Amino acid sequence: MMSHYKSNLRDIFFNLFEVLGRDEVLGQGPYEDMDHETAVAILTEIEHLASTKLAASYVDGDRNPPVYDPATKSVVLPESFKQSFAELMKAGFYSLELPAELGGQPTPPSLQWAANELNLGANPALFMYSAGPKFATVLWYNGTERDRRIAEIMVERQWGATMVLTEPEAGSDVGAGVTRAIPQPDGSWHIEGVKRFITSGEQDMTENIIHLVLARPVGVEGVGGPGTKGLSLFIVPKYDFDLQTGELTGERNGVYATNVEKKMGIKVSTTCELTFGDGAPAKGWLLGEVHNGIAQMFQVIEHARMLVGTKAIATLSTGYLNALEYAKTRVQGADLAAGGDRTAPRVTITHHPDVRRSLMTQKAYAEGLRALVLYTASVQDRTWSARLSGGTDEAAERLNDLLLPIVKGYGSERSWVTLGTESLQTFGGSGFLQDYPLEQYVRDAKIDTLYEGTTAIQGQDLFFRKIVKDQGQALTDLSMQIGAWLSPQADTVGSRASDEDGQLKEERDLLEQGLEHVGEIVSTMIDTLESAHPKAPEGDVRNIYKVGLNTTRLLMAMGDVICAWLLLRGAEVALERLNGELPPADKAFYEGKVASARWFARTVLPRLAAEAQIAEHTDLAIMDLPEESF
Ligand code: ST9
Ligand code: FAD
Repeated sequence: MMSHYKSNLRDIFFNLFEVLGRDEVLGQGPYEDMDHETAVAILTEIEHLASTKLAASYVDGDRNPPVYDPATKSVVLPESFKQSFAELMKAGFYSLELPAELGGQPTPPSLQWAANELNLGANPALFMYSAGPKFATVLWYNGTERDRRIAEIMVERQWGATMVLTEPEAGSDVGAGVTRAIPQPDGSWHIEGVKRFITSGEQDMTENIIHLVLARPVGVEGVGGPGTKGLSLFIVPKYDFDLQTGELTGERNGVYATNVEKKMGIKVSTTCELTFGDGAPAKGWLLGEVHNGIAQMFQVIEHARMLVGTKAIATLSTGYLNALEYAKTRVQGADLAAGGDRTAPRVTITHHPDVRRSLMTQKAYAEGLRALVLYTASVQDRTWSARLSGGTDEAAERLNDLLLPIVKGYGSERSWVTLGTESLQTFGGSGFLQDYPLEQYVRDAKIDTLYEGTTAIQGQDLFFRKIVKDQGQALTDLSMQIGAWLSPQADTVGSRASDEDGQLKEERDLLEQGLEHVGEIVSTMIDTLESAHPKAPEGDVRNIYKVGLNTTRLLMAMGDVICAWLLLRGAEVALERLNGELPPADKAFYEGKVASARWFARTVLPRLAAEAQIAEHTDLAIMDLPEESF
């Protein structure tokens, strides 16, 4: 059977080894056993598994989604999907994401995310069901002896796991959650409340599920106050188990899936209403025996935001490659240059300028976004290396924090829009049919702009937390990296390596201007924010709305500039390679890299001037408008 999944391992290798220089970390220090050859072999093996056994159940999982039985409050997943799951867990590649103490194989994050792209592109829901061992690391890093033992058991027995924040009245506003945690004499807690939209909340593929639940402790002095800071994180198993051996005791804990949602996409991923403590108590333990729930949960969220961004771009990449294959064979119409000659031969649609525009737009975004993910992962290489040697790399932590909302927010928006308006469109009416994977891709990728914090939340996180609260440190660092690459004299990391003959001169100028426009947007927003301070001369607190009207704009503009920069860095490397003798396939690949970077710079960056102007002229008109006039 033909696989729906078309990977781009060549471009992944290009980013990892030719642009981002990941050989700097492989095969040394903590990654001694993970050298270049091993990394290539592992990615090749994962790519094979992903495009065959994992991709095999992608369509069936959509057409025959899990069946929920309200009588037993359980679900049955399709057999084909279970087989893929068994293959994924048997392959054991999750060990790449685990610390050595949990049986992991130390692997730099850049390699982990390259691998994750392949899995997420082939069968995203499958990969999310398999995250139990990775979830165990949160217990390992934050836990008591007891929690660490649970973490070991979760890995040994390959249990499932969930992150449980959302409630009917607490979505973006997690701090509005009312689920309660009541302390018990034996040191455990009973959870009471209803959570909704919980991914993988019920399934019949693993022996047990560990739910990581945010709830508000009651009756304990000094904790459980309002908002997110009053939430604590509890470890709540589906089935009770022996804390030493991990054996199930046979007792069902009082947490049940009381509904499974019917939805637009990722249908095989169960999205559950979970009811805690309605009847039998839902027993849990306080993670680390400290009340620090939101900060602990954000360790999970940060990882999951990177994962969702990577899922989105992985889908765009396979969407583009499917569209490209179709376009190469679909014959329709005559060449535009045939000048209306009715007898002119019909050509494949790749001959039409508008189809070329569309294909190159898809290629440029798919490759730009991949570069964004892997660049961010390479920043995580720095944070991991520092931590593994007992220190911290504060600059890298800040930069990673700055990049995460861009990977998640910008990555998912650009991917979803491009999949729908370009990749599916390339197929004409056929794109609308279930004969091709595009209609499922579009449905499955929409969720990426929604969960793990909507795009609005990512934009606010970027501006208020990652720029203002950070006092612009990470933003300055990033701007300096881009500036260093733009400056011909620079010789710092990431600086331009060649281009002496100025083949990318126009694109560099465009990048420089784009960077300036982003700077203008940020300055406008900072000035406006200051003018909203009650103590500012003529300060008007309502000016904060003008900031809020531009946070998503800034998110998207920054994403455009960073992707352009990374694509141009790639183009520079490609141009260098093109100076030498190359086999035809490599020549075509590198020429494609130069072309997509140029296309992105020339068609995307000029729009930033307009964005800066729009930001500057923002007023309060739509905030003043009565709701009735909308
Ligand atoms: C969901 C799941 O949607 C979707 C798919 C799941 C798939 C699962 C896949 C598997 C994942 C595997 C994971 C493995 C784990 C690996 C871990 C490795 C170790 N960064 O601004 P404040 C914290 S789930 C870090 O006042 P508000 C911070 O502690 C549902 N921390 O917020 C802060 O205190 P401080 C997803 C952050 O106004 C505190 O929060 N739902 C960040 O009280 C309070 O901050 C959402 O994402 C950050 N960026 O609350 C909700 N931000 O300032 C979206 C905050 O002292 N809503 N903290 O440091 C939001 O994010 C809101 O902005 C809000 C607002 C809730 C934070
Ligand atoms: P709302 O918060 O009501 O938002 C509605 C609209 O208002 C959005 O456009 C939003 O951007 C906007 N908005 C809201 N507040 C603001 C604001 N302050 N400023 C500007 N705009 C704002 N949750 C979990 O805990 N665990 C899971 O595993 C999980 N999996 C999910 C799986 C699926 C399929 C779905 C659909 C959701 C899942 N969620 C999960 C929940 C998900 O994280 C939330 O749906 C999401 O955070 C948004 O919350 P909401 O749906 O309540 O929307």
